[in-house]
Amino acid sequence: MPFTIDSARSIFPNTLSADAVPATIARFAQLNAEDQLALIWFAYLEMGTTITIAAPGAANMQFAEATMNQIRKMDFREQSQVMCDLTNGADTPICRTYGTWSANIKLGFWYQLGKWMEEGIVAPIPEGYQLSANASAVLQAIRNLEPGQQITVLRNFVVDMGYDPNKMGNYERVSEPVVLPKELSQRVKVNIEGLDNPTVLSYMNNMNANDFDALIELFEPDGALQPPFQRPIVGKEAVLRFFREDCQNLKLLPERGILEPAEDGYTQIKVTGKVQTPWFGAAVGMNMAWRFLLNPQGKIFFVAIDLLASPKELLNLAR
Ligand code: 45D
Repeated sequence: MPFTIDSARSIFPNTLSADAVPATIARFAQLNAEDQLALIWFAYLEMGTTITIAAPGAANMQFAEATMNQIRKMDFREQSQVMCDLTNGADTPICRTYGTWSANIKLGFWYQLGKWMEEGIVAPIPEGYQLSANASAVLQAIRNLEPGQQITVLRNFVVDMGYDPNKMGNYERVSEPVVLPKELSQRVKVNIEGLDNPTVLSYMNNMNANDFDALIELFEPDGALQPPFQRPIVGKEAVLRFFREDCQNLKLLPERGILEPAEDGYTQIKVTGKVQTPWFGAAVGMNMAWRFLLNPQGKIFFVAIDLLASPKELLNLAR
C-alpha cells in the first residue's frame, strides 16, 4: 500500500513532542481578555529578565506602521479596547488588518506596543492587576516550561489574535519581503552524526541559506510539510509560500539522524537537533525533530517538524 500524507504523519511514532505547549494554549484560550493580556504581560516581563527579543528590522515593520500609529494616537481607554478586541478576535477594522499579517509582522507589532506600554505611550496593564486563580495557574505552567516551549507558547498567543482570516473570504496576505539567499561563500554546511543523505543535508543547508527556490525543488509536487502543532501544508506552491513567509533567517542545527528503508522503496529518516529563531538567536535553542519520508526518487513526500518534550528526546532515534 503506498503512503498517504495521513499515514506518513505517524512515522517514528515514538517521537515525544511537547504536549505541554498545546495544553497551555488551550487553557489560556479559556481566560477572559483582561486576564489574557495581563498574563502575557507578566510572562513577557519575567522572560525578559533572562532572554531578550531582537528588535524587528525597520523594513519589516513598515507594514504594521499605519495601524501602530493609529493606536498611538488613541487615549488609554480606546487603546485598551483595541487590545481586548485583538484578544477576543472581534470583527473590527484593526482586527481584520491584523488577521492579514504574517506571524512575524504580528510579533513585531506587539514588540512595539510592549515598548510603548513600558514608556507610558500605550495603556499599561493596571498597576496591581490581580490575575484570576485560573490565569495564575496558566502563568505558573508557562514558568515551568523550558525556554524553547515558552517562546512557542508566546508566539502562538500572538498568532491566534485578531479576526480569523478564514472568515474573511478573499484577502491579501501581508508579509515581509523575501530576503536574497545567502551568497555561496557565506554558507556553512551542516554535519549530521549517523546520516549522509543528500536530500536531508540539502534541506538543512538551503533552509539555513534562505534559498527557498532550491529548497522547494527537494519536494515532490504534492509533497507536504507539517510544522509543529499544525496540520500538514500540502503541495509545492503552499509549502514555498510558507517558507517565504515564515522561515526566513532560521538557524537549523541538526545533530544526529537515522535512516531506514520503508515500504514501496520509500525511505524514512529521523533527525534531531536544535533550531534558533531570529527573534532570540543563540539565546534559545529549541529541541526539535525532523521526520522525513522520501519517495523512491529521493524527493521529500512528507516532513514533520516537532518541538520535543525534553532535551532527552534528542537522543531518541528509535523507531
Ligand atoms: O498581549 O525545518 C505584550 C519550520 C502585552 C519550517 C505582548 C521550522 C500584551 C521547517 C507583552 C506587549 C518553520 C516549521 C502581548 C523548521 C500582549 C523547518 C507582546 C521550525 C502579545 C525547523 C508579546 C521553526 C510579544 C521554528 C512581543 C520551530 C511576544 C521556529 C513575542 C520557532 C514573542 C520560532 C516572540 C518561535 C516569539 C519564535 C517574538 C517559537 C517568537 C517565537
